[in-house]
Amino acid sequence: MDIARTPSTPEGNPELADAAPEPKEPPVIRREDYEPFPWLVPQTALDFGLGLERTKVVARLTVERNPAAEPSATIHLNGDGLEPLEVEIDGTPTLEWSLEDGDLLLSLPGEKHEVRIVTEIDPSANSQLMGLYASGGMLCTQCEAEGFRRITFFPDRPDVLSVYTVSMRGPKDQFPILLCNGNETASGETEDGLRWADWHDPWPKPSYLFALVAGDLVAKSGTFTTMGGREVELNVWVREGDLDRTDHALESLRRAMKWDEETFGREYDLDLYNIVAVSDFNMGAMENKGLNVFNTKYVLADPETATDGDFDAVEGVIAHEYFHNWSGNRVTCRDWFQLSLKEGFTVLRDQLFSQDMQGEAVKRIEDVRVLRSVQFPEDSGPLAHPIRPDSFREISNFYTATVYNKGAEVIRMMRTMAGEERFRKGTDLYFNRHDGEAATCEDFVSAIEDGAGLDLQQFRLWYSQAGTPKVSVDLRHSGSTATLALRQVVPQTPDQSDKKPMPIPLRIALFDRETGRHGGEEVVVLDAAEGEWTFEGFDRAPVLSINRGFSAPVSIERRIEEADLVFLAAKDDDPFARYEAMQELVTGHLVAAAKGELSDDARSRARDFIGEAFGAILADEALDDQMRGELMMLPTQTYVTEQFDQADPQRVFEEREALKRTLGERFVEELRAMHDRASSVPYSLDAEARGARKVKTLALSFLAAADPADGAQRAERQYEAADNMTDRQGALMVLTGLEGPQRTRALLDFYERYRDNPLVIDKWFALQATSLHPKVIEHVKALAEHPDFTLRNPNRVRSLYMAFAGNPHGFHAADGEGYRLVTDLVLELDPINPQTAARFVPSLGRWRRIEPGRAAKMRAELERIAEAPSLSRDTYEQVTRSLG
Ligand code: B3K
Ligand code: ZN
Repeated sequence: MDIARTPSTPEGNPELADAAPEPKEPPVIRREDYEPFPWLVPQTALDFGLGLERTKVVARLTVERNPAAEPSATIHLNGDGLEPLEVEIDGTPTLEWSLEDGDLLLSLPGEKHEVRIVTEIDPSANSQLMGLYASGGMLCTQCEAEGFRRITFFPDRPDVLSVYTVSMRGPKDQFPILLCNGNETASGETEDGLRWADWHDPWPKPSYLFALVAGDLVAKSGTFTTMGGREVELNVWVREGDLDRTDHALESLRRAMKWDEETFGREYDLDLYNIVAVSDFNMGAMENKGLNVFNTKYVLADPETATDGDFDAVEGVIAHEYFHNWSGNRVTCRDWFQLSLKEGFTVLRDQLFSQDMQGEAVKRIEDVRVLRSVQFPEDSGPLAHPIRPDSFREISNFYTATVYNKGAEVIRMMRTMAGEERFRKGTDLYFNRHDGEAATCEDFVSAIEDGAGLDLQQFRLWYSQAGTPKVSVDLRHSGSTATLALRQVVPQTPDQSDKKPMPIPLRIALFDRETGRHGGEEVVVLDAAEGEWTFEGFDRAPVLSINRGFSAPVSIERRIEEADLVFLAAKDDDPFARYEAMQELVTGHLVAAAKGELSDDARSRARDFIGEAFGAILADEALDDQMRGELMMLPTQTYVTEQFDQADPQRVFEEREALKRTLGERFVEELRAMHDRASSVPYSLDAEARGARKVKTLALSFLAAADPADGAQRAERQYEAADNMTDRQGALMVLTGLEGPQRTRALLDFYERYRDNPLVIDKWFALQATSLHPKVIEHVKALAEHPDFTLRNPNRVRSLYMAFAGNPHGFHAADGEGYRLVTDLVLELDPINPQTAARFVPSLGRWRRIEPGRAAKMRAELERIAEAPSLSRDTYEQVTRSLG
């Protein structure tokens, strides 16, 4: 997949005339150029002779002309880094083939043929972790999006569906377990020490859903009986030592299966569901039909080694991959531009599931926090793209927060407008209409339109326009009438300057400021550039609560009195709106303070308002601790930075820390009492105990900001008393930001305690890379030299460098050293694992939104990447887009 790229050769330069042919710029693929594939592949038979260093693949494809496509006398089979060792057509060897950019072109004269191709691959040399690769002595695959072409030549595109039959064999001591999609039809051992197995998947599928696993694994097993009475065998496959950390994954799978039957009427369709945990994996997990492959991070969990957040993430990702069985596998995507068809919808499904499992309010707040701190910056930067992109060079770069999370928000808006019941009619119609097909986003919208009875004509703009709409709000009051005036602007984004107004559904309520109540919520849909609504019966000016539940993924701009925000933070009956009021109050202050706009008086007045609201949250006995924790959290650094045209990240960081200190000082007694109270709650996974752990570490971080010496002692006590990872990690997080012997002791202890557990050692790296410690850059440099650090394992790379790239005072160090570190990483990692390397480019791509001194340094580092003599398609695309 790596494409060599050099600067263009000056024309006519005799010295360069004989140089190697100039490498091509990776081509741009456009949505509008879609053509159906001229051939159907009803059957695919694969035979694998497995070995870590040498795997032989024999592929037999039954191909026939596609009546719905322009006929062609050749078949174009994608390949990446493959040599065709043997090619046969209808049983006869042929030399009538050619290779073009790695792809195999074969002449096919008739209507129907059998094509047989032999290839050989070296899984141990596959450091990209795409296709078939070796991980810790086992073999596994990752084919989405375009990895299957690294295994054999094939029409590696999602609209070519085929029924797969697979045979495999390999040394039985290395590969006692052999797994593939569908059901095992036969297996055994040969006298010469080989284990073999035959598998058949009855459901036609695109190649990106193919999977194979071979290794020495053990399973946590269970069953699930579907609503139709089918008993399904469930297995979670791991290495032997990890077996006692699989209960939560298996239970999460059962809960997800049940929920999808009840909520979306979707039943599982095979007798077997396998999940395999792998430690070297580029992303979270993969929904291969009947054989999900997972990053160990999203399978293994027990109280000693996983935080409450980790438990939730396991449940969420297990559910997400399971839900893909319908939204993705039974109905798949026509082409990769339609990625949000399966990803946006499946994210919405997993969010709704987790809301039902964990509580709606807190889950919604968490999802919005992710959207605003990851997707909003993407939407306002050089990499902005619509949820259905129009073009790409490398599809791996489009597995983004926009396609996933904004994609989910867009479908959630349809659900809000239709109501739950009518939305369900729409999704039923979608699944029925398109079962077994490769569909488009347009198909989805039409099905919701017809099934739910909505007019989504104008709403389709949400699929084609990038950028986060800004909605400005003005509430006037006169006599007994309140008038709400709304205006929307969809900002310009790269390649899209002329934007049209989109329908924006906003849930609103108007509160009486005396009684603290409102007369009912309603949904107003702003579908033009401007709109006005009047409300009668208000003798006093009401307080407006808007975009309740975050009903639309927009940013709200309004002038509102701080006192009204304090009112909403204390009184709003929509938990999200309550959180939002608190965030708005604090964000407004931090922005003004970081701009240097505040007099001492104004600063202390703002802090008084925030203190008043914060104090009310600490004291409110009606609140549960999980929600209290959300209300106590200060807005993220990225979200605050996002409010500036050009931010000084250091100033934002300092103001945010200063506010933390002020609140810690002002509420020292209450926070100590909270920390003590929470510390006395025994460990359990119930909501109350989880809430206690959440406010415990939050209280600790405010206390440590106010009084570092006392904070360090308290943190060390929390660390030593911890009987679970949430408390231990929380304490260590606070300690890594402080100076002193407690820090050193705890870091050493943590390492020694968990040195054999890679997922926990990832936390050890990440905590140090995200720390508030002034010497964080030196720490990161030293950690990169640590014997446990390796560029070969994506989890480890992310734990050090992704954590660091999100640490404002390290990454944005004024001398540019943070930018240099990340650039050096990208250049070193790109030849090893381009997909992971390219993921680090967007942090540098934010340069236009950062103050000019740092921006110049960020840009210079991007140029340094762009000038590298050979770059992967992944990194090349991200860097060129980021430079603009
Ligand atoms: N569909 C996969 C993601 C594949 C990413 C390929 N670069 C996991 C998921 O979204 O469920
Ligand atoms: Zn997904």
